[in-house]
Amino acid sequence: MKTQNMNRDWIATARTLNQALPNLQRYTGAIVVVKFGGHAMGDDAAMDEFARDIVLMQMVGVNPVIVHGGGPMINEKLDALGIKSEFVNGKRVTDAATVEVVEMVLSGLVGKRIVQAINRQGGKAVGLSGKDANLMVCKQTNPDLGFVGTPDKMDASILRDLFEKGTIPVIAPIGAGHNGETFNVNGDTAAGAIAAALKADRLLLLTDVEGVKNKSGDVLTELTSQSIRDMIADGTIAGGMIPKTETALLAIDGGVRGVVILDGRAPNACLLELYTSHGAGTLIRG
Ligand code: X2W
Repeated sequence: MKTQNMNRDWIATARTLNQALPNLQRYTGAIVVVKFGGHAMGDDAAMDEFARDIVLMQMVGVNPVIVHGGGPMINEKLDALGIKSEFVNGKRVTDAATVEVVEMVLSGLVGKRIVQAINRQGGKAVGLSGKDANLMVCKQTNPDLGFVGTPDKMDASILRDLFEKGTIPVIAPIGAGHNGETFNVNGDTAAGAIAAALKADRLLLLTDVEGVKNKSGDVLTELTSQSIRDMIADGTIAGGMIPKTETALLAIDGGVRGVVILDGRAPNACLLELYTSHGAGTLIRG
């Protein structure tokens, strides 16, 4: 006969679930786009934990969309092939040989690793890139950068079809050109454009910093678009945080309700943000 041994952890788990109800209800039916940057991806255990968070979100009624990066993985493959890469304002100068490697690494290796991790946790994920179903058609950003694209024409209807079937889209930031070219798109830029095309409720930019900091180095929990513009102008926001906050501004101008910049290496970062009153990182709203 089994005896009842009420361990404190179980009581705490049940209580956590009970208290999460109002927050779980808040996001029922919501579209949440998660940008999963290469620097935020950890080892297989961390990947499994991320996948579990995503599957849980979907089980409680969220429509999650993953847009991934993979900059460090592209660097590794280019190095192994003896192809040098150069960055201008955070964008990789992408010649014809480089764009082939970028597409292979993002659509092939990184995307499928995430798809497989989600499916192993009981979800149903499919890998796509901006080329599939004309999701993200791009124009050239600047001839000096080669095959780097800026999203020009979005068609998110394939994503809505997938939501209806309970499928989780995992999207590589590769764009189709109007003339059959393949474009390499910055992962944050792609995530912002996809979130705007879906008028998403939340865009979570998972990165390797805790959020937007003030001059004294404290993470700010909530900011308006205007305060972001002021902080870029006075130099408080600098370096790699500039493209992230600019993506956030574009997404909000495009109809996204809120953008959160948060540390994807923190355990259960997505759940902490959506389902606790504490939240995580910096929330930016219009
Ligand atoms: C990026 C695409 C991958 C990316 C690149 O080639 O590295 C451009 O720079 P993370 O991990 O999010 O940085 N594209 C144009 O954005 O990856």
